[in-house]
Amino acid sequence: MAGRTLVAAVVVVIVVAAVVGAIFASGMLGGGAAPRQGKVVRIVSQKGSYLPPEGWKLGDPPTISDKYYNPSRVTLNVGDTIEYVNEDETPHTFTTMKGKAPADFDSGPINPGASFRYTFRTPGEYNIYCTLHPHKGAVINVLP
Ligand SMILES: [Cu+2]
Repeated sequence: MAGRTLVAAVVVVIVVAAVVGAIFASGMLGGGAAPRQGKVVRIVSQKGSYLPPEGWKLGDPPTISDKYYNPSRVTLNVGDTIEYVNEDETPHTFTTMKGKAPADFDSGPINPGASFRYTFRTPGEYNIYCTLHPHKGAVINVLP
């Protein structure tokens, strides 16, 4: 009998621990340490965006235009995410310009139909381009 009571007591302790753990994990008790859940903003490269604007030559700065990244000017808050979607017919990248962003990232080549996500943790102005087609530019402003 005593053995059974002990088993029942252990089961009760395990169940209570699991429920309390689940409540903490879900943030119901308002654990302030969890990072802010930001919004997701989509930027698309449309068909033909691999074609540079007339007169543009290698070494020129990227052209900030919705023709290349749509939208090409976005304002976010820290914790927000960009989802870059390649709807063009050739791979593109979504890459910070060295020295022109408060933090650097590089998607690497994103194939047609594929996407890339980046969550911003550092405020500031991010100048974006495509390493494969450097006529393509975008500017993302991240507010604190
Ligand atoms: Cu490209």
